[in-house]
Amino acid sequence: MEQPVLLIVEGAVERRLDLTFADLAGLPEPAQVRDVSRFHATRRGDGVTLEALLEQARPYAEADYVTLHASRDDFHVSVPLQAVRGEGVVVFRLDDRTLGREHGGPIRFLIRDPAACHTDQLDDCANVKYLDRIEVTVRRGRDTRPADEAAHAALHAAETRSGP
Ligand SMILES: Nc1nc2c(c(=O)[nH]1)N[C@H]1C(S)=C(S)[C@@H](COP(=O)(O)O)O[C@H]1N2
Ligand SMILES: [Mo]
Repeated sequence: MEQPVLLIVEGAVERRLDLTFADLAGLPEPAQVRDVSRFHATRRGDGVTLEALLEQARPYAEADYVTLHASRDDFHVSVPLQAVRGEGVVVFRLDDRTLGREHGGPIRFLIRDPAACHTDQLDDCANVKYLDRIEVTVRRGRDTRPADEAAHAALHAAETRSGP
């Protein structure tokens, strides 16, 4: 049976990518990031670098933002391309299986060294769960991260209620 497409990379790129589990697992070794708990104690799984995906997709010269979309809960984050390209990891596997929903799967975005929530563009809130589309953009795209502490607390309360 054909594997489902888990992640699309599109927008201001030369080549759109439609990625299955096998595509991600098959990327050459320098792209593979094993065991993200090495740099995020509470998070699990194996991933590939955002850089490796961008190398394949080839952003246009004028592209300057990467917008991360989770359609499952309508959550979106837009961060500067140059800042995120060396920091982003796309987590897709845990124990040789697709990353589970309880870990933000099937695909979860992680920044290697995020700032605390709301202190920087590359903050913990940008670690998008249920990532299904990476859109390369010219200028900043959609961003629904909570803007202040009250909105942040409300979002986490809603997440806890709906569960994984
Ligand atoms: N799809 C999605 N991703 C999300 C969120 C969300 O509500 N939906 N919350 C963000 C916020 S505000 C934070 S602080 C982190 C929390 O990640 P954790 O649950 O692994 O601690 O996930 C981020 N990723
Ligand atoms: Mo957050």
